[in-house]
Amino acid sequence: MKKITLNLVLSLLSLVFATQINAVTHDHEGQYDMETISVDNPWVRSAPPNAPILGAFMEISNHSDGNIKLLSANTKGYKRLELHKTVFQGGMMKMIKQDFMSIPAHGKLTLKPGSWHIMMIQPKKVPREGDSVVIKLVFDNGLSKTIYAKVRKGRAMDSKKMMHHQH
Ligand SMILES: [Cu+2]
Repeated sequence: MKKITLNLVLSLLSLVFATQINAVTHDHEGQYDMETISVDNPWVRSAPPNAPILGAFMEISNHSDGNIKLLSANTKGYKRLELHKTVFQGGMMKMIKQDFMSIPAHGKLTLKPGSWHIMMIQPKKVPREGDSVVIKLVFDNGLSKTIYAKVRKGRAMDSKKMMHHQH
């Protein structure tokens, strides 16, 4: 009888212990993730229902002591996502596919129209204004981050800037 009770106590203790370790690990991962990379103001520029591509924009901050690379972005419902940079080349605006985006140590990379962006190619269904697009960002330090980008109109300033460059 005594032995059974002891065993029970021991297994309960180990259960509590295991749960605590688990909780600590989770907490630590969460904190580590928040301290290393943060993403602000993620958004997707609204587009007509037949648009073949959509642009996603955001600010990615690196709070760590080392440089970090964004390697890829993934989401469901698109043929693929690519990392792009718009450059002014030979009198034209061109989008150039990039292998990665660098976020310097204690620095920030701003993805915005006419510059760095995530290109979402061939949507099965173009999201509407106000919708949220779930995008998973994968970094070279083993971290990944899931963000929710709101679909909204580009600012008039962005379109003007684009027009200015195009003409
Ligand atoms: Cu692009």
